[in-house]
Amino acid sequence: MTEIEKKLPMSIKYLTDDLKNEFAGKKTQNGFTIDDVVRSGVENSDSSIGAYAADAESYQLFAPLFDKIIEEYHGYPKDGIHTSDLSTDKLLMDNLDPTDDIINSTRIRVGRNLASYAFAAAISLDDRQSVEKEVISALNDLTGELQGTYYSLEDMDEKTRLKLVADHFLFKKGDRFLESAGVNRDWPRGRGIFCTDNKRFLVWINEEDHLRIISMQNGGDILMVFKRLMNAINTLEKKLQFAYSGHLGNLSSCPTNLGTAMRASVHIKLPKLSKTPSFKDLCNDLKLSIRGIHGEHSESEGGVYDISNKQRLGVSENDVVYVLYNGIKRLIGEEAKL
Ligand code: ADP
Ligand code: CIR
Repeated sequence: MTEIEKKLPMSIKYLTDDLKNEFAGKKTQNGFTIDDVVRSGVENSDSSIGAYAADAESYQLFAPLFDKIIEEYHGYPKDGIHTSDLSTDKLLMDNLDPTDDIINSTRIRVGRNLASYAFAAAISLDDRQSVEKEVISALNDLTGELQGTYYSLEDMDEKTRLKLVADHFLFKKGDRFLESAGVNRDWPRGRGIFCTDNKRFLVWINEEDHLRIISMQNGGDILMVFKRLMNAINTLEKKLQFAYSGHLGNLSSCPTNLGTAMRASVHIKLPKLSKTPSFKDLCNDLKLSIRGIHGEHSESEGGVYDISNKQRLGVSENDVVYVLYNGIKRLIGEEAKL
């Protein structure tokens, strides 16, 4: 394979003429065709993946394409069975940065979609607003450390919105990748954020997935952040029916978020290590992704990076949090040696 071929979005690389013929005329119940699935990759040739699903059926109807993408991204076979482990009693984890010198903050999120609606790329305005209502109703029943308030994006003044985004609590309008996928339609209607007063528990409604359930706080106490999130998921699962399959786990708009749909990250200062030529390879070996500090497709500032687990499918929630914990422990050790 040449260098140029390697840089193609996966959706383009794997969509052979044979597959195009096989998929011709196929449409999911929400009207999604193969052209819709790969539109983001076609319009954005710098996409890494370039494919979005509009419903559970997209993953079935276009499985020969998604299987390849999923195998390359998650290292997960097409006959794999996904298992979940939301327990917290077996975990043994120290705070990796008890003096709060290196880790600025820890955030763990999962994506979820309601089983009875189209996902963001194909949902109608009416249905998006119904999702919003159903989710708010479930969230309003939460108690204790999860009790919070819902803020609709439609009612929010611009200054408040920008501050919440800058402080890493709120999502921005989807980027050009999501725009091409159709996720930004009717912006900002039907979207909003639920959060506790201390902003350690947050739920985004109708961003890339119907829900992004988030636990975060300053410092490096990964275990505390994880426990809060598991409590929230266990509670919400009793009230909402999420799209799930035995093979792909939790179903998400983007195939990178299947399975646990979990991204566990720290914002960490690695000023020396990040300048070494082996930084990217080391993170890759530790199964970690590197992002900038304002989220996906943003840059680092002042040697602070967003480091998170890459694989989300074929591993349990417990596995994911250990990948982050062990990886960060190693990175802190390497930084200290320099
Ligand atoms: P997602 O995590 O949902 O895939 P992004 O990568 O766009 O989406 O991140 C969403 C927001 O969360 C961004 O503002 C990002 O800076 C913030 N964020 C991610 N990880 C952390 C962290 N460990 N601490 C503080 N903020 C974080
Ligand atoms: C892309 O294909 O590059 C975008 N649609 C984002 C893909 C998901 N994120 C990622 O792999 N880090």
